[in-house]
Amino acid sequence: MRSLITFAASMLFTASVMAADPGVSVDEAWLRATMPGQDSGSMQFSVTSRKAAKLVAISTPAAGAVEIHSMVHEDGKMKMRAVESLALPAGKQVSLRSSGNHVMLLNLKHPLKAGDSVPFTLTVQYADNSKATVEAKAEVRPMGAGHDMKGMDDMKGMPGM
Ligand SMILES: [Cu+2]
Repeated sequence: MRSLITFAASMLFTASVMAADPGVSVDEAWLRATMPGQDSGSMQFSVTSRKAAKLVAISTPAAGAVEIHSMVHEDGKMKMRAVESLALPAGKQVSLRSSGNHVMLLNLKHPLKAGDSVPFTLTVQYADNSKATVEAKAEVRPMGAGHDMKGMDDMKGMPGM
């Protein structure tokens, strides 16, 4: 009987640990297949945090390093610059796309082939400085894959388009 109670208690404990939901969802994650010799790639996804948070790190076993880049206008040119973190306002979907803020995989460890699935981990930090990690997967799409429809819609809203 005693062992049964211990077992039940440990089940409860497991359940409460698993209930620690970071409240972060990742959608539409994908990246493009790489060409021979290409050692970097960009990954696209959208992320929504229920509570206000910052995206502070991204990692994947497929790459030596992952950087968050933003586009800045400098000397009449658009340049990309690595940023330390990206704000995730409460309940708002934040998109990381090739046209704006985006994520780059550097020092790829192997070529990305269409149909593969690449696991990655996001680390978010909340206002109270606590952190949570979120696991997600990105689908590798063929090299020639066109822009996704969401991206096209974004383009239409741009001045001069
Ligand atoms: Cu970049």
